[in-house]
Amino acid sequence: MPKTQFINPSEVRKSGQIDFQPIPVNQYNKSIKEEKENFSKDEFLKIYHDMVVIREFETMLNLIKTRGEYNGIPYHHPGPAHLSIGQEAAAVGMAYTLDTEDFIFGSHRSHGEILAKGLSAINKLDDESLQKIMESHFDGKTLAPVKSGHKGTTKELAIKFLVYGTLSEIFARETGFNKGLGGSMHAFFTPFGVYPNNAIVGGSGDIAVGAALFKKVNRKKGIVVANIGDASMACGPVWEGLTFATMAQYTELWEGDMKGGLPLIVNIVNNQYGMGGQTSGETMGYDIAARIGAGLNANQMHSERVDGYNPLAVIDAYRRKKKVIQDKKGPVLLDVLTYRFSGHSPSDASSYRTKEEIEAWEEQDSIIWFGNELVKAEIATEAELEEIKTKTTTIISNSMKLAIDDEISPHMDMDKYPNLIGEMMLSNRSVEKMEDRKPEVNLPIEENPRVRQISKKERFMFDENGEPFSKIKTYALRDGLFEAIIDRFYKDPTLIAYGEENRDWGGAFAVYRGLTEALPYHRLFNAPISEGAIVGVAIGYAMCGGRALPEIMYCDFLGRAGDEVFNQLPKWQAMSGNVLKMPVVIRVSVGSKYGAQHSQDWTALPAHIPGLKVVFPATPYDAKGLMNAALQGTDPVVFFESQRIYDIGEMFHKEGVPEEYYEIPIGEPDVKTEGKDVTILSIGATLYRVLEAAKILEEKYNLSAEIIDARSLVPFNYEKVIESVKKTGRIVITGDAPARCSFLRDLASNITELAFDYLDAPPVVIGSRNWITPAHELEDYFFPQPEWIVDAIHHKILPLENHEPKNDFSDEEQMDRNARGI
Ligand SMILES: Cc1ncc(C[n+]2csc(CCOP(=O)(O)OP(=O)(O)O)c2C)c(N)n1
Ligand SMILES: [Mg+2]
Repeated sequence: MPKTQFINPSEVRKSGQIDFQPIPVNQYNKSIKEEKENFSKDEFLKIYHDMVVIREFETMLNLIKTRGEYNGIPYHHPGPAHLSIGQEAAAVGMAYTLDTEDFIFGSHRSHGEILAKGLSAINKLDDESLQKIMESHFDGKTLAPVKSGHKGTTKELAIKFLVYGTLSEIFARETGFNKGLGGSMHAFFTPFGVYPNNAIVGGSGDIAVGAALFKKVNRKKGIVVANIGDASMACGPVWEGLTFATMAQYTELWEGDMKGGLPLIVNIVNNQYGMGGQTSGETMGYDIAARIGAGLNANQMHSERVDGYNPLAVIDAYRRKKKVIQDKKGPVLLDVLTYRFSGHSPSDASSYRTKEEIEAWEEQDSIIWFGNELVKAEIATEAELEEIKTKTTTIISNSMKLAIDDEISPHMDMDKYPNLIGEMMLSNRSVEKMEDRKPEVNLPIEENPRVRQISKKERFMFDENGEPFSKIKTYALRDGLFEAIIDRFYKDPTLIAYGEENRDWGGAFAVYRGLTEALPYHRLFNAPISEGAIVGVAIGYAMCGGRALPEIMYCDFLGRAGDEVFNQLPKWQAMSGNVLKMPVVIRVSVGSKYGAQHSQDWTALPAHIPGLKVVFPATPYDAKGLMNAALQGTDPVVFFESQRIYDIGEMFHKEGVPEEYYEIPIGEPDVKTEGKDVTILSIGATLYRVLEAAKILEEKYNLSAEIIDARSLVPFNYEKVIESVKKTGRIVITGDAPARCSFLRDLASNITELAFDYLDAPPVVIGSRNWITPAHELEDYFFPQPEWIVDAIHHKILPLENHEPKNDFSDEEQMDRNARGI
């Protein structure tokens, strides 16, 4: 809590009550006739047109999935197609008022939203901009098939481009909007303001908040719409996203023009079902989803239910709510009521609902109703509506023909380029700043109290007699992290850092002491206890072009951000066809002393997931150099730090930790001390226990150990390790993660394969036990100890003369532990 806000007991203990405002439900009641003064004929017809395009597009997919053909053209599409037939008015109403620089995010069922927003953007962009967008996307590869033979206007061409780009993406063609790597559930096209759609239910719930934050912090035009299903309101990331989006600090603490709410509309596409579960009456208790807004902040998120069967009701709501956002009073929650005639997926037998119910909604079909109303109000003739339908069918048919043609729309050529997708996983760029403008800071860096304090510290931990300086005088690992981070804040204007206790507390482990003085609120702030949203927001922020440095206070809390770390952060660079970059560095602190749920080394988890870089420095020199590299990059980095060694000084790099900027390339292990008899490869803070083991080996057994610090897990260059093994013929691999399925095991298996001929014995892995982490008093029985390393060498590699091991590293013990699963 910031000191500026005094919590007065006499105030907060007073009795009273909370009064809620009424939440409007379907209050729009204008007839089409009445709306004639607000919409031109063209505008009415455009609304009708856009709904028809979505209907025909989805009908085409439905027929392909259920009958294997559309308009006599056969095709087999093995992938997903979650259709939104019935929901067109909700999508078109949502998109109609949005400008190109307004962004939408969506779900697995977002074809309709892609088309609606794309059509809205096409309508608003001038021809020149449209040409540029179409020609520059993948060097015109998506445009070429529709451009050939096109006669008509640029806008007409752009509609074909939109339909074809989306469809080719769904059919996994290289000409698709995302090179076919996103597919039906993830397709998007950013130049039209269509941002990623998400196959994980509720996945957009926090990512979209990050996009809104990007717009606010970087003063970008436009708002962000998070289209999410009614059932997704049960998901943690959605709730966490709402919590993050409604934090009071935006209006209470953020300064100057930053004061005010996020430009976000949470748009619940309420089709009243989550697969077969009825959200109202069965799987949720909200009854009317708009009620949710009431619990989130005092203005109830300006929540409303809107009749999503009437496009004009949705447009009316968006006009009013955009104004709320312009007045900096967002975010807004809309409950847009709709219904899908189509099944959850085309194979859905609708066993969970009656035929009568579907028919009742079909009877009120918004497209038919809207068309009839246009005719009744003498806005359009039947013939005009018919013409729209015919033209649309032609466009959809032609797009389909093009998209299924293997010559015109090939899949990626994996025969010719077998590593193509692999190469798209990471962008490996070196970018100092994501935008070129002056970073907002509170004071010149040299006036920062922490910077001044650090300048007096000893950057190498020993004096000329080899004696260590006092702790207070020693430049520590946390200082290395701080230097890299503050330096980047003064270089990259988009950089933001946040997490739990990041601001006034100075970071849970004092890495950020001094940053509060340096930065305004909007660049460094406290997040709610929402680890999912902490990561998810960073993803959305990075997707829009910013760089983010979120923090997870303890490694053990990574599980809370599981979907974001495993499914979102690593995947979007490749799933976007490399349209997006992901410059996100997640600082993750690995604990000790705090028992089973605060002391786990989970480095193996992100290392297992393709698309993440993973580092774990153990020295101040490496911490600064690796943090610099991570923050200079454009890839997601999970940056592990150990709480055991935040205050350790630099004992390897004799020149001390440089004051100036330098990078340590991610992926390069480092030989910390040379030796000839045994290699010990260490990950993270075990390095210092390895040093002790090396001392015992040297002093008692006259063996010299070569100590290698892995520094990074992904990527990992084996060269130095193999070189070392060639010399020593023996290797021990150690780290604090539970040994089973750890990265230590992965290293051992690769080293066995790569250096088999040079090894006297198989690599020995010494991780922690496969138990709960016990209390600090018992930790030495759990985490690798120097004696374990000596004992293991004795048992498994090289019997040591007169050595009496205390720990059992025999094969029998190993067999037994595995057999018992411990
Ligand atoms: C995390 C997660 N859980 C379950 C699923 C499987 N699933 C896909 S769609 C869906 C229902 C989603 O309902 P809603 O959010 O209302 O969207 P709708 O399908 O109605 O558009 C489920 C359970 C999933 N994709 N992701
Ligand atoms: Mg639903």
